[in-house]
Amino acid sequence: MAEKGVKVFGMWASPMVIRVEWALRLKGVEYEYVDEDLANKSADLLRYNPVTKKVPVLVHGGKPIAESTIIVEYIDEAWKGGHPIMPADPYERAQARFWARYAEDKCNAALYPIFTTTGEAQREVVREAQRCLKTLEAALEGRRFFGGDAVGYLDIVVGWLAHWLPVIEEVSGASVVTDEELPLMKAWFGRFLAVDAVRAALPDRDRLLAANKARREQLLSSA
Ligand SMILES: N[C@@H](CCC(=O)N[C@@H](CS)C(=O)NCC(=O)O)C(=O)O
Repeated sequence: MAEKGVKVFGMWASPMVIRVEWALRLKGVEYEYVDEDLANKSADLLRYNPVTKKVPVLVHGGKPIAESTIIVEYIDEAWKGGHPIMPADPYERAQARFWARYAEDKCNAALYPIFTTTGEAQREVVREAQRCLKTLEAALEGRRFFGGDAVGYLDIVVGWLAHWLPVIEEVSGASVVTDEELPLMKAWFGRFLAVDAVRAALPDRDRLLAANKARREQLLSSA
């Protein structure tokens, strides 16, 4: 049974929505999940997030919160017990937020064109994405997880890479996170995906693969 009044509006293939599900699962909070058709958004979604009209939206006790990273921080504050998500130390918290911003602003922008390019253009995009991820990888130095010994805020924010990136690599024929180029990141992929709360929320790989294949074909044919 979902805890009274905890609802997530999402879309099954979204790498942003899963952050919210991971945070709730790590806290042991049960929730009701509503899958949206983003081409035909529900009246509830538009009412709860009239500004950006995007998922995820968390509704807690009737009150909506939007933006995945803000929702993850909210969950940590609203359910203080259980698995801690944000680092306890203010400096560590600032560092986690810094790297999360870097990953969102720089790495996601560097990764996206892999999907829409081929040949030499794609190889250059891959090199740039690897440079970006290499910089991010430094935050893993000497740690099992970005959060230290356990999954934390930054793991949740960049965790989508572990499940989505291999799918994007397969669909686009590119190789980004390899043992040679990004060994710490590659090893972390395995450790992160082995965490029960993480694994339990993952979308089916074959379904994700089919959806991404169709999307790439559509993007390449309209380029
Ligand atoms: N910065 C937002 C991004 C959310 C986002 O881009 N959501 C996508 C799905 S992954 C969406 O709702 N797209 C529908 C639209 O743009 O209308 C977050 O982290 O929550």
